[in-house]
Amino acid sequence: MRLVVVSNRLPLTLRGSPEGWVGEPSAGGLVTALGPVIERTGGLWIGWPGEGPERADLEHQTTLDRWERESGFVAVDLSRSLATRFYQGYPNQTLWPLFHQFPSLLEFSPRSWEAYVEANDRFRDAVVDRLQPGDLVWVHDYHLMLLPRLLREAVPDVAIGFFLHIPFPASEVFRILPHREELLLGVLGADYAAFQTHRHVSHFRSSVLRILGLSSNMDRLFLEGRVVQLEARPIGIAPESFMGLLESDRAVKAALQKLRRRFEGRRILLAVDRLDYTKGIPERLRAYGRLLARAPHLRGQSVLVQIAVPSRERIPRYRELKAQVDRLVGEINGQFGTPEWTPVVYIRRSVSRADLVALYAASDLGWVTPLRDGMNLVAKEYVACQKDAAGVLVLSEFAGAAAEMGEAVIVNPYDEERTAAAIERALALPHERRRERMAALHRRVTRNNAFAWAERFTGDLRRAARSRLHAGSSEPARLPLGEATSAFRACRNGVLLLAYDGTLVPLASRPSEASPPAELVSLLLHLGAEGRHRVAIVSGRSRVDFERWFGDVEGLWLAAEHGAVLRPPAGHEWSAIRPSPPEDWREHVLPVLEHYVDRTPGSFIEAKEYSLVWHYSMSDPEFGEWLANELV
Ligand code: GDG
Repeated sequence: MRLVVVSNRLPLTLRGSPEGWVGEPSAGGLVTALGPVIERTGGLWIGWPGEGPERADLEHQTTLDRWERESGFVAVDLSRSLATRFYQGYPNQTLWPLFHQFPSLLEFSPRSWEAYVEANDRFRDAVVDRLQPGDLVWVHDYHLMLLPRLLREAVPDVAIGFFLHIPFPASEVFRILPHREELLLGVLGADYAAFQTHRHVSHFRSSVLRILGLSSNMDRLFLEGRVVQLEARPIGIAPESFMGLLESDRAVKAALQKLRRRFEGRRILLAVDRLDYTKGIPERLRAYGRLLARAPHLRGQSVLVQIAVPSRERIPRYRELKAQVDRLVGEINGQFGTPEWTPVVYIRRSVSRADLVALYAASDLGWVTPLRDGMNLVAKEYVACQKDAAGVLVLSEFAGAAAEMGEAVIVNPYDEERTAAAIERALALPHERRRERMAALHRRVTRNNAFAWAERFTGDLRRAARSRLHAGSSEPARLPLGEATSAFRACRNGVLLLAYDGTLVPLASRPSEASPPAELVSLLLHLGAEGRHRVAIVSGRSRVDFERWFGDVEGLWLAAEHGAVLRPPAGHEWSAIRPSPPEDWREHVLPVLEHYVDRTPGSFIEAKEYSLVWHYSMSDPEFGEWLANELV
């Protein structure tokens, strides 16, 4: 089976230079994790290649054609204007802040949503054009949440997986989103949707329940006669590509020596982030200021190396952050620095992989404290480069990585004072303790690597797609209308047993709201008068409701309260299956149900002759279901 990866960016970005169009490696976590997987397994990678030329350019096109032929990198054709409106719009100004729980930074415009839809359509076209039978399509991340459904509609049988790299927020936050329904339905076009942590899966399920009204089991959901499998599959890194460099790359060795010489006798605290407000850079700098204030012995004896790679610079919030970080670095260096010592070494650009690996290896402490992060690969890369060393990983409890990296020192980055105290303690840990923790982390990072991640994901996807194709769902399949009508026409002396709520009329929150429309009554009249078939309505409704709605419909059988009372067409007399049931059950049961009504806002009791019904469909769905189970 061929793997077709679809992500916003290709692993290479094509840039115009005086020498012509050149491919540069794209930045970011996804490429770091998936690049080596695709290299190993082959297949296609479909994505945006970076901003193209203003006018048609033969060399640009030739380069893209060569990429597709030689490396399987397929460029999605987005015009310059669409690419800008798309990338800087809905994904990064609406979804990114909201999914990272910064609702106040959310910006939305109908224009940006249109660009999102249009870009997802373009991605669909690019995929559909290249699909071969048996392909596994793996869609990545928040830029392409509509794509699984668009592909399902275009090619119903294709195996589609979706992975969200960023957090999925709590449903109370998610529901703020304009076009939230389309996004959920978009993702549910997949056979298999995976997230970084169990918490994100449970947030997703809860949004699907509250917003679409679809309930799910722990790991599966039924929709339109299909199963959608849900899972937590935390992403890993390719540790050898870091450890290999560390062991044998000359540039890394040279960089390591230089670092050790330059920072001799000082503890190196290292932070590596994209310059993004989710990464907690100002909070970290302030915590470092507090650390120096509370632990004078660390002055002159420690250094914070902060690498911040500029990103999304056209979005104003990112420019503001840049200015804020510049100011804070200046403040700390100004307050604590001496002619011999600069407390914060700030590098606001990307460093080479060799320099990065050397820094990871040389540092005494990896300071990874995002305010919110899907996973955070830097935490894992730091651990990979500390193979036989005794650095400490300080990790935010709000990074997905915290769910897997329990041996790290876990902190709340918003609590700057305690973070400073935790760092002070971490630096004071005896060598043996640091070594034990790091060794445990290292084993896990090497085992749960990017290859294992991709293998598990594609294995799960294959199974999920197979179960859709062969087993179907546990829901009964939808009756094809054509088959039903021709069977009905061919039938001479049939019995039609019709359910009522949800069949003859749509489900309503209150039973009293679901009265039959006039067309329905006249249709039933017609069927009854025709006399060709026996027609019955079988339902949990009371005979009072039925009598009111269908009392005059001739030739119709009515079975109310699930058959407890029955009215044949002739003579219009109701008869009960148990003519005189004991009545005392009611006085025992009613107070119990009333107790549940008191506890569950939005619920109510419907009293019928043979039953009492506690309705909770208008209450909070999760709470309602929880209490329903308790009641049972
Ligand atoms: C998203 C999610 C999730 C950084 N600076 C340099 C450099 N980097 C590399 C790191 C790392 C990558 O960039 C950053 O990955 P993160 O995981 O930390 O963050 P995002 O880019 O926000 O990624 C995230 C990830 O997707 C994967 O699912 O973990 O939660 O937000 O690989 O090494 N690389 C080089 N020089 C630098 O200066 N060479």
